[in-house]
Amino acid sequence: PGARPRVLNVGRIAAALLERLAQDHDVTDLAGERDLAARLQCEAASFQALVTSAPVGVDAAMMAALPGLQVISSFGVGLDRIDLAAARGRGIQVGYTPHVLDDCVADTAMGLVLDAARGLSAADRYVRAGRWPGGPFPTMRKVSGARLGIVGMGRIGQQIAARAAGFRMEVAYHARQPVSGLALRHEPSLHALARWADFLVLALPGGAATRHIVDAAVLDALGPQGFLVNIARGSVVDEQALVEALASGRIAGAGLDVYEHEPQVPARLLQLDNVVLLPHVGSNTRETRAAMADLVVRNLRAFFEQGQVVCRADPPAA
Ligand code: 8YV
Repeated sequence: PGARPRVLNVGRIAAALLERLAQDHDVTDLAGERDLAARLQCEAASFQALVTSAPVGVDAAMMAALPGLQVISSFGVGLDRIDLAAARGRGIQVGYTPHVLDDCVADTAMGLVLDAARGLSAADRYVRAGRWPGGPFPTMRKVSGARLGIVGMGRIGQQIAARAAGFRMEVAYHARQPVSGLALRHEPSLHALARWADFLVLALPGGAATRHIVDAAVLDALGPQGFLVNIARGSVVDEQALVEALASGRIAGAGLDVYEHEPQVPARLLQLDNVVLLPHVGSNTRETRAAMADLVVRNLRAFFEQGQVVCRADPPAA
């Protein structure tokens, strides 16, 4: 048998996954290291594979610093931090973990809808702070039967719509193109969807093409009775505008799993009771994380055995 492939990890992934990778590969863990070229020096050319996680960037410079690189295996579905065009230009295949996290991310979206509207986290704080004997918790917004606008109608958006049916919600969506064969109303204008919706849930990819598509004008269209939920990427929302809208009551509330500068959360949000703040945990269950880890391993194994990762990410068509 030939030498075991050399794998460099730069992602934030569990120790158990690194151990599994080490069964078939020669693994070097440099998670958190900024200057790979300086750290690796003449060793850099010996790595055939790079493992990363969705929030950790792999740009053209990193690929150039690893001239022997043939494959990237990313722990996550989001590809906004990986330069797919540069990878294609260098003949590097990119594997990622779609499908297996759809349930949990959609579950998290519904959790944030319920929490933002009914104030579940705020009510918990209320009880813990001993405020109940002083008077009842404020009366909140009903979810069942309300209007849900979904932005982005990929695998995760469709799972959110399926869950919303159980809440007898009216669902419409905005996406660049209507999804064929889907019996849901497509709304070509994001503003119009925001005006119509009681809840606007973001489930679209991040990256340059969608940066700040939810801006002050969209938030004003959502209005003082409307709620925003983001389980996608912080980059799709103008976070400053969102903070202003929440603080001034120009929208009713929000539920956020993602932020523009993770793990930093704007200090003003911590003071507000009309926003639910999660630390990017959409896919974070034992079941889903195990399935994602399996796919990271299978993508690498399939590449080295058959020359093809199982789930391949390609650059978007120009
Ligand atoms: C992360 C995610 O992968 O899949 C994605 O795109 O953002 C998450 O599932 C996870 O947080 C690990 O960093």
